[in-house]
Amino acid sequence: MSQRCFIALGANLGDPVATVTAAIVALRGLPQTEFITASSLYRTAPVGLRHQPDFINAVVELAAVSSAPTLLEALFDIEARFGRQRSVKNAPRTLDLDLLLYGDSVSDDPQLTLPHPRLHERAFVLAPLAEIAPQLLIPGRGRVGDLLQTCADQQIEKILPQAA
Ligand code: PH2
Ligand code: MG
Ligand code: MG
Repeated sequence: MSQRCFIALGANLGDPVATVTAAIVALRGLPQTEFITASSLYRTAPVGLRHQPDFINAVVELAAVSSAPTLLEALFDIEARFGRQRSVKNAPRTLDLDLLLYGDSVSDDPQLTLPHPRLHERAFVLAPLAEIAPQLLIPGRGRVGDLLQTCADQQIEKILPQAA
């Protein structure tokens, strides 16, 4: 049986539009997964560390047969291929791929917390997620559209229509 999974993409170094677009292509090719859809691309103000370039963000939906840890490893591999270097938390990055949801799994494992622990408070995740799955229920948090309304103060702008 496959699990409905959502992956957040974010980039703010190099050519982030090109990177996020290419990363969506890479996600299409992941083994043991079926690509379902991708959101539009959004330009978003940085959350957390403020003095860094704006981000390009998007969300992709997959149906995954692979386990959550296997899927996470595959996401780390794609990040590395795009030149991701890990420094301080929330630092600028060429590509960040976060597993937001793996079916309705709930886990407090620090290596893989599900749902993603900050997804419910980030417009840069909730807006693209609401675009492709408006009725989605985030376990323990509520409906994606309702959550988005609680972060109306965060700056986001849709810049490109659906890439896939
Ligand atoms: N990612 C972060 C921290 N802050 N801000 C925006 N706008 N977009 C991101 O993808 C992002 C962020 C940590 O992963
Ligand atoms: Mg992240
Ligand atoms: Mg990450």
